[in-house]
Amino acid sequence: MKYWQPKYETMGHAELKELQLTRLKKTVAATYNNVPFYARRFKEAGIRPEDIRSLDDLKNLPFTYKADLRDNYPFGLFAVPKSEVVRIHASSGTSGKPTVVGYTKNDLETWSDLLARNLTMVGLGKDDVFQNAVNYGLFTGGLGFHYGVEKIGAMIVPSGTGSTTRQLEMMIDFGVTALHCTPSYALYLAETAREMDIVDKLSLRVGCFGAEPWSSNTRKQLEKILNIKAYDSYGLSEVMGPGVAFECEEQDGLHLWSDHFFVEVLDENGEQVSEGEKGELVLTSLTKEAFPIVRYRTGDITRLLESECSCGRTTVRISRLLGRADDMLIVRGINVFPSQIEDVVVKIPEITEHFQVILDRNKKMLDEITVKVEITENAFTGELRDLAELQKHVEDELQSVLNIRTNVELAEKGSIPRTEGKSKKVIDRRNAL
Ligand code: DLL
Repeated sequence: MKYWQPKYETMGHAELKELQLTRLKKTVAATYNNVPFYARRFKEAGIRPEDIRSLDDLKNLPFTYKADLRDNYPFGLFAVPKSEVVRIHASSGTSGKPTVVGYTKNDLETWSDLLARNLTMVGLGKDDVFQNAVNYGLFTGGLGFHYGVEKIGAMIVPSGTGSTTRQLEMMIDFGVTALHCTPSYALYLAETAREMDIVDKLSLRVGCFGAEPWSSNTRKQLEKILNIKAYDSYGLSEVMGPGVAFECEEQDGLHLWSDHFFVEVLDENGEQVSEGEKGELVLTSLTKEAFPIVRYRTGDITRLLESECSCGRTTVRISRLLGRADDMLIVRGINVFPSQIEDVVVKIPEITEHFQVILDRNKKMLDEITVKVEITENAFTGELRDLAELQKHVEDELQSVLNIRTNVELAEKGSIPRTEGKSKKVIDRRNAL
Protein backbone atom coordinates (compact mmCIF):
# COMPACT_ATOMS: atom_id res chain seq x y z
CA MET A 1 0.00 0.00 0.00
CA LYS A 2 1.36 3.38 -0.94
CA TYR A 3 -0.79 5.81 1.03
CA TRP A 4 -2.76 5.40 4.27
CA GLN A 5 -5.22 8.25 3.60
CA PRO A 6 -4.70 9.08 -0.10
CA LYS A 7 -7.47 11.68 -0.15
CA TYR A 8 -5.65 13.90 2.34
CA GLU A 9 -2.07 12.98 1.52
CA THR A 10 -2.35 13.90 -2.15
CA MET A 11 -5.01 16.62 -1.99
CA GLY A 12 -4.65 19.43 -4.55
CA HIS A 13 -3.35 22.75 -3.23
CA ALA A 14 -6.53 24.77 -3.66
CA GLU A 15 -8.67 22.17 -1.94
CA LEU A 16 -6.11 21.77 0.84
CA LYS A 17 -6.09 25.54 1.47
CA GLU A 18 -9.86 25.56 1.68
CA LEU A 19 -9.82 22.70 4.16
CA GLN A 20 -7.15 24.45 6.20
CA LEU A 21 -9.19 27.65 6.36
CA THR A 22 -12.34 25.86 7.51
CA ARG A 23 -10.36 24.06 10.20
CA LEU A 24 -8.44 27.17 11.24
CA LYS A 25 -11.66 29.10 11.79
CA LYS A 26 -12.96 26.28 13.93
CA THR A 27 -9.76 26.10 15.97
CA VAL A 28 -9.65 29.85 16.56
CA ALA A 29 -13.29 29.87 17.65
CA ALA A 30 -12.77 26.90 19.96
CA THR A 31 -9.74 28.45 21.64
CA TYR A 32 -11.43 31.85 21.95
CA ASN A 33 -14.65 30.45 23.39
CA ASN A 34 -13.22 27.75 25.64
CA VAL A 35 -9.76 28.78 26.80
CA PRO A 36 -9.59 32.00 28.88
CA PHE A 37 -5.88 32.37 28.09
CA TYR A 38 -6.52 32.56 24.33
CA ALA A 39 -9.60 34.75 24.75
CA ARG A 40 -7.50 37.26 26.70
CA ARG A 41 -4.61 37.18 24.24
CA PHE A 42 -6.85 37.55 21.20
CA LYS A 43 -8.76 40.43 22.80
CA GLU A 44 -5.47 42.17 23.63
CA ALA A 45 -4.54 41.85 19.95
CA GLY A 46 -7.97 43.17 18.96
CA ILE A 47 -9.00 40.00 17.15
CA ARG A 48 -12.29 38.14 17.18
CA PRO A 49 -12.76 34.70 15.61
CA GLU A 50 -14.84 36.21 12.78
CA ASP A 51 -11.80 38.29 11.76
CA ILE A 52 -10.17 35.14 10.38
CA ARG A 53 -11.34 35.25 6.78
CA SER A 54 -8.28 33.92 4.99
CA LEU A 55 -5.22 31.88 5.91
CA ASP A 56 -3.25 35.10 5.73
CA ASP A 57 -5.19 36.47 8.71
CA LEU A 58 -3.45 33.92 10.91
CA LYS A 59 -0.43 36.18 11.09
CA ASN A 60 -2.44 38.71 13.10
CA LEU A 61 -2.86 36.22 15.93
CA PRO A 62 -0.45 36.28 18.87
CA PHE A 63 2.18 33.59 19.37
CA THR A 64 2.04 30.91 22.06
CA TYR A 65 5.21 30.03 23.95
CA LYS A 66 6.35 27.13 26.11
CA ALA A 67 6.16 29.45 29.13
CA ASP A 68 2.42 29.86 28.48
CA LEU A 69 1.98 26.11 28.93
CA ARG A 70 3.90 26.20 32.20
CA ASP A 71 1.92 29.21 33.46
CA ASN A 72 -1.31 27.34 32.81
CA TYR A 73 -0.17 24.10 34.45
CA PRO A 74 -1.67 21.57 34.46
CA PHE A 75 -4.92 21.80 32.48
CA GLY A 76 -5.43 25.56 31.93
CA LEU A 77 -5.11 25.38 28.12
CA PHE A 78 -7.52 22.48 27.63
CA ALA A 79 -10.44 23.44 25.39
CA VAL A 80 -12.83 20.66 26.46
CA PRO A 81 -14.17 19.60 29.88
CA LYS A 82 -11.93 17.15 31.72
CA SER A 83 -14.54 14.45 31.20
CA GLU A 84 -13.79 14.51 27.44
CA VAL A 85 -10.06 14.02 27.97
CA VAL A 86 -9.05 10.38 27.78
CA ARG A 87 -5.28 10.66 28.08
CA ILE A 88 -2.57 13.09 29.09
CA HIS A 89 1.13 13.21 28.34
CA ALA A 90 3.80 15.47 29.78
CA SER A 91 7.18 16.73 28.85
CA SER A 92 9.58 17.06 31.75
CA GLY A 93 11.69 19.97 30.55
CA THR A 94 14.84 21.03 32.31
CA SER A 95 13.41 23.44 34.84
CA GLY A 96 10.15 24.08 36.64
CA LYS A 97 6.90 22.25 36.17
CA PRO A 98 6.40 19.88 33.25
CA THR A 99 4.11 20.88 30.42
CA VAL A 100 0.95 18.78 30.25
CA VAL A 101 -1.05 18.04 27.11
CA GLY A 102 -4.37 16.23 26.70
CA TYR A 103 -6.22 14.18 24.08
CA THR A 104 -9.86 13.38 23.39
CA LYS A 105 -10.91 10.08 21.79
CA ASN A 106 -10.91 11.82 18.38
CA ASP A 107 -7.45 13.28 19.02
CA LEU A 108 -6.08 9.80 19.70
CA GLU A 109 -7.73 8.51 16.53
CA THR A 110 -6.14 11.31 14.47
CA TRP A 111 -2.77 10.71 16.10
CA SER A 112 -2.68 7.02 15.28
CA ASP A 113 -3.87 7.75 11.74
CA LEU A 114 -1.01 10.18 11.25
CA LEU A 115 1.47 7.62 12.56
CA ALA A 116 -0.12 5.08 10.23
CA ARG A 117 0.43 7.49 7.32
CA ASN A 118 4.09 7.80 8.28
CA LEU A 119 4.69 4.10 8.71
CA THR A 120 2.94 3.32 5.41
CA MET A 121 5.00 6.06 3.78
CA VAL A 122 8.26 4.28 4.66
CA GLY A 123 6.99 0.98 3.31
CA LEU A 124 5.85 -0.73 6.51
CA GLY A 125 2.76 -2.91 6.69
CA LYS A 126 1.11 -5.99 8.13
CA ASP A 127 4.11 -8.23 7.64
CA ASP A 128 6.46 -6.10 9.68
CA VAL A 129 7.66 -6.61 13.23
CA PHE A 130 8.23 -3.25 14.90
CA GLN A 131 10.37 -2.78 18.00
CA ASN A 132 9.44 0.35 19.91
CA ALA A 133 12.55 1.00 21.98
CA VAL A 134 11.54 4.26 23.63
CA ASN A 135 10.06 5.19 26.98
CA TYR A 136 6.39 4.22 27.41
CA GLY A 137 5.50 6.68 30.15
CA LEU A 138 4.38 10.27 29.97
CA PHE A 139 6.76 10.76 27.02
CA THR A 140 4.72 10.79 23.80
CA GLY A 141 7.18 8.64 21.84
CA GLY A 142 6.10 5.28 23.29
CA LEU A 143 2.30 5.20 23.12
CA GLY A 144 2.28 7.57 20.13
CA PHE A 145 4.06 5.08 17.89
CA HIS A 146 2.46 2.07 19.58
CA TYR A 147 -1.07 2.72 18.35
CA GLY A 148 0.09 3.73 14.88
CA VAL A 149 1.91 0.44 14.48
CA GLU A 150 -1.16 -1.50 15.63
CA LYS A 151 -3.30 0.52 13.25
CA ILE A 152 -1.35 -0.61 10.18
CA GLY A 153 -1.59 -4.17 11.44
CA ALA A 154 2.12 -4.72 11.99
CA MET A 155 3.26 -6.68 15.04
CA ILE A 156 4.55 -4.42 17.79
CA VAL A 157 7.27 -5.38 20.24
CA PRO A 158 6.72 -2.83 23.04
CA SER A 159 10.24 -3.26 24.36
CA GLY A 160 10.51 0.20 25.94
CA THR A 161 13.99 1.21 27.05
CA GLY A 162 16.60 -0.70 28.98
CA SER A 163 19.10 -3.52 28.60
CA THR A 164 20.77 -3.09 25.24
CA THR A 165 21.79 -6.74 24.88
CA ARG A 166 18.22 -7.79 25.67
CA GLN A 167 16.94 -5.36 23.01
CA LEU A 168 19.24 -6.98 20.46
CA GLU A 169 18.22 -10.46 21.56
CA MET A 170 14.55 -9.54 21.00
CA MET A 171 15.37 -8.20 17.56
CA ILE A 172 16.94 -11.50 16.59
CA ASP A 173 14.43 -13.83 18.28
CA PHE A 174 11.31 -12.01 17.03
CA GLY A 175 12.61 -11.26 13.54
CA VAL A 176 12.26 -7.51 14.02
CA THR A 177 12.18 -5.63 10.68
CA ALA A 178 11.71 -2.06 11.94
CA LEU A 179 13.18 -0.20 14.89
CA HIS A 180 12.10 3.02 16.56
CA CYS A 181 14.35 4.84 19.05
CA THR A 182 16.40 8.01 19.38
CA PRO A 183 19.28 8.25 16.89
CA SER A 184 21.84 8.34 19.70
CA TYR A 185 20.46 5.11 21.15
CA ALA A 186 20.41 3.57 17.66
CA LEU A 187 24.13 4.31 17.41
CA TYR A 188 24.68 2.57 20.72
CA LEU A 189 22.61 -0.44 19.64
CA ALA A 190 24.56 -0.58 16.37
CA GLU A 191 27.89 -0.34 18.17
CA THR A 192 26.90 -3.10 20.60
CA ALA A 193 25.63 -5.35 17.78
CA ARG A 194 28.91 -4.91 15.97
CA GLU A 195 30.94 -5.70 19.09
CA MET A 196 28.85 -8.83 19.71
CA ASP A 197 29.30 -9.71 16.06
CA ILE A 198 25.56 -10.30 15.55
CA VAL A 199 24.76 -7.69 12.90
CA ASP A 200 24.18 -10.39 10.26
CA LYS A 201 21.60 -12.09 12.50
CA LEU A 202 19.35 -9.01 12.41
CA SER A 203 16.51 -8.74 9.88
CA LEU A 204 16.07 -4.99 10.23
CA ARG A 205 15.23 -3.02 7.10
CA VAL A 206 13.73 0.23 8.41
CA GLY A 207 14.72 2.58 11.23
CA CYS A 208 12.53 5.45 12.45
CA PHE A 209 14.64 7.87 14.45
CA GLY A 210 13.77 11.15 16.09
CA ALA A 211 13.02 13.08 19.28
CA GLU A 212 16.42 14.80 19.04
CA PRO A 213 18.55 16.36 16.32
CA TRP A 214 20.81 14.08 14.29
CA SER A 215 22.95 14.61 11.24
CA SER A 216 22.94 13.24 7.71
CA ASN A 217 26.26 11.52 8.38
CA THR A 218 24.73 9.74 11.36
CA ARG A 219 22.04 8.54 8.98
CA LYS A 220 24.66 7.14 6.61
CA GLN A 221 26.46 5.48 9.49
CA LEU A 222 23.29 3.83 10.85
CA GLU A 223 22.20 2.73 7.40
CA LYS A 224 25.60 1.17 6.75
CA ILE A 225 26.07 -0.63 10.06
CA LEU A 226 22.51 -1.89 10.47
CA ASN A 227 21.82 -2.39 6.77
CA ILE A 228 18.60 -0.35 6.92
CA LYS A 229 16.97 2.73 5.48
CA ALA A 230 16.83 5.29 8.29
CA TYR A 231 14.03 7.87 8.39
CA ASP A 232 13.76 11.11 10.30
CA SER A 233 10.73 11.44 12.55
CA TYR A 234 9.81 14.82 14.04
CA GLY A 235 7.24 15.77 16.58
CA LEU A 236 6.70 17.53 19.87
CA SER A 237 4.29 16.92 22.69
CA GLU A 238 2.87 20.45 22.64
CA VAL A 239 1.59 19.90 19.10
CA MET A 240 0.70 16.17 19.37
CA GLY A 241 3.83 14.05 19.84
CA PRO A 242 5.71 12.03 17.22
CA GLY A 243 4.13 11.93 13.78
CA VAL A 244 3.85 15.66 13.05
CA ALA A 245 6.42 15.37 10.24
CA PHE A 246 8.18 12.36 8.76
CA GLU A 247 10.37 11.50 5.82
CA CYS A 248 9.14 9.47 2.88
CA GLU A 249 11.22 6.97 0.92
CA GLU A 250 12.78 9.84 -1.06
CA GLN A 251 14.50 10.99 2.17
CA ASP A 252 14.35 14.56 0.91
CA GLY A 253 12.74 16.57 3.69
CA LEU A 254 9.99 15.70 6.13
CA HIS A 255 6.33 15.82 5.07
CA LEU A 256 4.42 17.92 7.57
CA TRP A 257 0.77 16.93 7.58
CA SER A 258 -0.78 20.18 6.37
CA ASP A 259 -4.38 19.08 6.78
CA HIS A 260 -3.80 18.90 10.55
CA PHE A 261 -1.12 21.54 11.17
CA PHE A 262 -0.52 24.94 9.66
CA VAL A 263 3.15 25.61 9.10
CA GLU A 264 5.05 28.86 9.32
CA VAL A 265 8.84 29.22 9.25
CA LEU A 266 9.74 32.64 10.61
CA ASP A 267 12.84 34.81 10.77
CA GLU A 268 13.93 36.81 13.85
CA ASN A 269 11.40 39.53 13.02
CA GLY A 270 8.52 37.12 12.84
CA GLU A 271 8.34 37.31 9.02
CA GLN A 272 7.85 34.21 6.90
CA VAL A 273 11.19 33.19 5.32
CA SER A 274 11.30 32.32 1.64
CA GLU A 275 11.56 28.77 0.40
CA GLY A 276 14.86 27.14 1.37
CA GLU A 277 15.73 29.74 4.02
CA LYS A 278 16.35 28.93 7.66
CA GLY A 279 13.89 29.98 10.34
CA GLU A 280 11.94 28.94 13.42
CA LEU A 281 9.12 26.48 12.93
CA VAL A 282 5.80 27.85 14.20
CA LEU A 283 2.83 25.48 14.23
CA THR A 284 -0.92 25.86 14.60
CA SER A 285 -3.05 22.78 15.14
CA LEU A 286 -6.08 22.56 12.86
CA THR A 287 -8.02 19.60 14.24
CA LYS A 288 -7.04 19.10 17.86
CA GLU A 289 -9.90 19.14 20.34
CA ALA A 290 -8.50 18.79 23.86
CA PHE A 291 -5.35 20.82 23.40
CA PRO A 292 -5.55 23.09 20.35
CA ILE A 293 -2.56 25.35 19.97
CA VAL A 294 -2.21 28.57 18.01
CA ARG A 295 1.07 29.82 16.49
CA TYR A 296 3.27 27.77 18.80
CA ARG A 297 6.91 28.87 18.75
CA THR A 298 8.58 25.46 18.64
CA GLY A 299 12.10 26.88 18.99
CA ASP A 300 13.17 24.38 16.31
CA ILE A 301 15.17 25.63 13.37
CA THR A 302 14.42 24.30 9.90
CA ARG A 303 14.00 25.23 6.24
CA LEU A 304 10.74 25.31 4.34
CA LEU A 305 10.64 23.12 1.21
CA GLU A 306 7.72 23.73 -1.13
CA SER A 307 8.78 21.93 -4.30
CA GLU A 308 6.77 18.86 -5.37
CA CYS A 309 7.91 15.58 -3.89
CA SER A 310 8.09 12.65 -6.28
CA CYS A 311 6.25 10.45 -3.76
CA GLY A 312 3.06 12.26 -4.80
CA ARG A 313 2.22 13.75 -1.40
CA THR A 314 1.24 17.41 -1.59
CA THR A 315 2.06 18.57 1.95
CA VAL A 316 4.71 21.16 2.63
CA ARG A 317 8.02 19.69 3.70
CA ILE A 318 10.61 20.86 6.18
CA SER A 319 14.31 20.09 6.09
CA ARG A 320 16.05 17.99 8.70
CA LEU A 321 15.83 19.98 11.94
CA LEU A 322 19.04 21.92 12.46
CA GLY A 323 18.62 22.08 16.22
CA ARG A 324 16.76 24.28 18.60
CA ALA A 325 17.24 28.01 18.73
CA ASP A 326 18.15 27.52 22.39
CA ASP A 327 20.57 24.63 21.53
CA MET A 328 22.64 26.96 19.47
CA LEU A 329 25.89 27.72 21.20
CA ILE A 330 27.41 31.12 20.74
CA VAL A 331 31.13 30.74 21.20
CA ARG A 332 33.19 33.90 20.77
CA GLY A 333 30.42 35.34 18.66
CA ILE A 334 30.19 32.33 16.35
CA ASN A 335 27.04 30.22 16.16
CA VAL A 336 27.68 26.54 16.67
CA PHE A 337 25.06 23.78 16.51
CA PRO A 338 25.92 20.45 18.16
CA SER A 339 24.58 18.75 15.00
CA GLN A 340 27.43 20.33 12.98
CA ILE A 341 29.93 18.74 15.35
CA GLU A 342 28.13 15.42 15.07
CA ASP A 343 28.38 15.60 11.30
CA VAL A 344 32.17 15.86 11.51
CA VAL A 345 32.65 13.30 14.28
CA VAL A 346 30.70 10.46 12.66
CA LYS A 347 32.73 10.79 9.47
CA ILE A 348 36.11 10.13 11.10
CA PRO A 349 36.74 6.37 11.31
CA GLU A 350 39.36 6.55 14.07
CA ILE A 351 36.85 7.86 16.61
CA THR A 352 33.43 6.56 17.69
CA GLU A 353 30.17 8.42 16.98
CA HIS A 354 29.85 9.55 20.59
CA PHE A 355 30.97 13.00 21.63
CA GLN A 356 30.46 15.68 24.22
CA VAL A 357 30.89 19.42 23.97
CA ILE A 358 32.23 21.21 27.02
CA LEU A 359 32.13 24.97 27.24
CA ASP A 360 34.31 26.86 29.68
CA ARG A 361 35.31 30.43 30.21
CA ASN A 362 39.07 30.97 30.68
CA LYS A 363 40.86 33.47 32.93
CA LYS A 364 40.73 36.10 30.21
CA MET A 365 36.97 35.56 30.12
CA LEU A 366 37.18 34.04 26.67
CA ASP A 367 35.01 31.06 25.80
CA GLU A 368 36.81 27.76 25.30
CA ILE A 369 35.11 24.93 23.48
CA THR A 370 36.33 21.39 24.04
CA VAL A 371 35.03 18.45 22.05
CA LYS A 372 35.56 15.18 23.83
CA VAL A 373 35.64 12.19 21.47
CA GLU A 374 36.40 8.51 21.91
CA ILE A 375 39.19 6.76 20.08
CA THR A 376 38.30 3.36 18.60
CA GLU A 377 40.28 0.27 19.65
CA ASN A 378 41.70 -0.21 16.14
CA ALA A 379 43.02 3.31 15.99
CA PHE A 380 44.80 3.05 19.32
CA THR A 381 48.44 2.21 18.49
CA GLY A 382 49.93 3.18 21.83
CA GLU A 383 52.17 5.71 20.07
CA LEU A 384 51.85 9.22 21.45
CA ARG A 385 52.72 10.66 18.07
CA ASP A 386 49.74 8.93 16.47
CA LEU A 387 47.44 10.27 19.15
CA ALA A 388 48.68 13.82 18.65
CA GLU A 389 48.20 13.48 14.91
CA LEU A 390 44.65 12.20 15.34
CA GLN A 391 43.84 14.99 17.76
CA LYS A 392 45.06 17.58 15.27
CA HIS A 393 43.16 15.92 12.44
CA VAL A 394 39.88 16.12 14.39
CA GLU A 395 40.58 19.73 15.36
CA ASP A 396 41.25 20.65 11.71
CA GLU A 397 38.12 18.93 10.46
CA LEU A 398 36.00 20.69 13.09
CA GLN A 399 37.56 24.03 12.29
CA SER A 400 36.78 23.69 8.59
CA VAL A 401 33.07 23.29 9.39
CA LEU A 402 32.65 25.50 12.47
CA ASN A 403 35.07 28.30 11.56
CA ILE A 404 36.34 28.23 15.10
CA ARG A 405 39.25 26.43 16.75
CA THR A 406 38.21 23.79 19.29
CA ASN A 407 40.26 21.77 21.75
CA VAL A 408 39.83 18.11 21.07
CA GLU A 409 40.16 15.71 23.97
CA LEU A 410 40.69 12.05 23.10
CA ALA A 411 39.12 9.64 25.54
CA GLU A 412 38.91 5.89 25.88
CA LYS A 413 36.09 4.12 24.10
CA GLY A 414 33.02 3.86 26.36
CA SER A 415 33.94 6.81 28.57
CA ILE A 416 31.18 9.08 27.26
CA PRO A 417 27.83 8.06 28.79
CA ARG A 418 25.43 6.24 26.42
CA THR A 419 21.74 7.07 26.73
CA GLU A 420 18.53 5.26 25.93
CA GLY A 421 16.54 8.43 25.39
CA LYS A 422 17.50 11.92 24.40
CA SER A 423 21.23 12.45 24.78
CA LYS A 424 22.83 15.34 26.58
CA LYS A 425 25.67 16.43 24.34
CA VAL A 426 26.53 19.84 25.76
CA ILE A 427 27.96 20.70 29.16
CA ASP A 428 28.03 24.44 29.57
CA ARG A 429 30.23 25.50 32.50
CA ARG A 430 30.61 29.10 31.41
CA ASN A 431 28.39 30.50 34.09
CA ALA A 432 29.36 28.05 36.81
CA LEU A 433 30.92 29.61 39.90
O1 DLL B 1 10.36 14.16 21.32
C1 DLL B 1 8.20 13.57 20.36
C2 DLL B 1 8.86 12.52 19.53
C3 DLL B 1 8.94 11.24 20.02
C4 DLL B 1 9.37 12.82 18.26
C5 DLL B 1 9.53 10.25 19.26
C6 DLL B 1 9.92 11.83 17.49
C7 DLL B 1 10.02 10.55 17.97
P1 DLL B 1 9.12 16.19 23.15
O2 DLL B 1 9.73 15.34 24.20
O3 DLL B 1 8.07 17.15 23.51
O4 DLL B 1 8.49 15.28 22.03
O5 DLL B 1 10.33 16.95 22.45
C8 DLL B 1 10.12 17.75 21.32
O6 DLL B 1 12.36 17.33 20.48
O7 DLL B 1 10.76 20.45 19.84
C9 DLL B 1 12.64 19.14 19.00
O8 DLL B 1 13.45 20.08 19.63
C10 DLL B 1 13.13 17.75 19.35
N1 DLL B 1 12.91 16.82 18.24
C11 DLL B 1 11.92 15.94 18.07
N2 DLL B 1 12.08 15.24 16.93
C12 DLL B 1 13.21 15.72 16.33
C13 DLL B 1 13.91 15.43 15.12
C14 DLL B 1 9.15 14.35 21.26
N3 DLL B 1 13.52 14.48 14.27
C15 DLL B 1 11.42 18.35 20.85
N4 DLL B 1 15.01 16.16 14.84
C16 DLL B 1 11.24 19.16 19.58
C17 DLL B 1 15.43 17.13 15.68
C18 DLL B 1 13.73 16.74 17.17
N5 DLL B 1 14.83 17.42 16.84
